[in-house]
Amino acid sequence: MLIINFVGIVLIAFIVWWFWLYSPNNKQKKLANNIGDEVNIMVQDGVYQPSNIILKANTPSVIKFIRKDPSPCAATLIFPDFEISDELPLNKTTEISLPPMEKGKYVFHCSMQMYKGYLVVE
Ligand SMILES: [Cu+2]
Repeated sequence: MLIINFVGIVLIAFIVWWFWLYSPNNKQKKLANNIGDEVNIMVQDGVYQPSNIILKANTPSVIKFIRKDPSPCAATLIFPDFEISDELPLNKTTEISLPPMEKGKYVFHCSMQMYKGYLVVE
């Protein structure tokens, strides 16, 4: 009985850690020059890599998403600020075209917002 309770507590702690605390590469940044430079984002192991993309303001951009994560949750990619919602086929590269953006920080995420990344437009 005691062991079962212990296992349960460890499981709960793991779930909390996985969904709320674990965020590798959060500080990783990629400097990109929009069109011309390739911006590639891997969708793998529950994260976007890199998850912070720096883009130039007032310039259209193209980002390539490469989805390696089989989780169905990773299949939908949403840029709420630009009303972009796209499907990412598994093991394929999907190009997302973004309109010219004003300076600011824009989020993108999966359908349930468990995968999250940011565009930093400067
Ligand atoms: Cu999700």
